[in-house]
Amino acid sequence: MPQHPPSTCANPRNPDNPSGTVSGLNYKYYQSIAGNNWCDATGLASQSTTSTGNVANFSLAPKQRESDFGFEYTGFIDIPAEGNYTFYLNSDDESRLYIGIQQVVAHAGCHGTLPNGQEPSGQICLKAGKHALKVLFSQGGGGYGLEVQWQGPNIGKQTIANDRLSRAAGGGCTPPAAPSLSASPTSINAGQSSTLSASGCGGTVAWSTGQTGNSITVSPAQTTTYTATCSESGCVSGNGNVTITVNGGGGGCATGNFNGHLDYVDCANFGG
Ligand SMILES: [Ca+2]
Repeated sequence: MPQHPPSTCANPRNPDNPSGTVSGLNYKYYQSIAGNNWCDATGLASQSTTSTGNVANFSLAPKQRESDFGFEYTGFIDIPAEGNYTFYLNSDDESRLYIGIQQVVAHAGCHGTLPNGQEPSGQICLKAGKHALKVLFSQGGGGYGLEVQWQGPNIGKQTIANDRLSRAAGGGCTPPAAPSLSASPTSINAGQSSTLSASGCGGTVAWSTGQTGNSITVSPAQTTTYTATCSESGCVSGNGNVTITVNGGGGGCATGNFNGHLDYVDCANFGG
């Protein structure tokens, strides 16, 4: 008789075991969601993607802004041995994890992240092999973050290592290089403006200000670092960055949290 390992849990899911996978996850990046409700990541599916590509793990790095964005990550998780696996999500704002079409765990709604040990979790019985995996994530305002962990037979609770993740080949793309950013001038007085330029991008440059194009004009009130990505054929680069230094003086320097009264402020010397 052939020897099989004993089943350690009921109705284990059969693996999908796709052929032709490569490392990483495919992602779809969104800047719109059904009903403009960023507290329900299931509303991403009906929307058009802003970009697609691939990442080594559940990374938010391809985001093009800090608020009102979402990701769908798809790929496969390599299960080393049959048994019960627990998946944990900790996110700001919502996240959901699916194996095949089954939702295993959700950190539903808009909220901050939770202390270690208080994350929502869900369990699923899996046979060894590669199982289809999907994670949805949506961020409204404020802080953001996403952590996906697992625990299984002989695997302590931990983030899922890159080499456990794979994706369908050809569904993703190779991100272009980050654009090279420059500013002219790099140092201004408050109230003046500077022209930011990007080079080395064959596609669309998207700035942290929300603007697009190879060149934009900015008038920061205080020293500011600007970032920009390059998007080519739906694949988004990492961030390039450039800093504009704003000198004191010239008016317009008194911003921030000071609520008292000053008779005279020399902005060149007053540092908060
Ligand atoms: Ca948030």
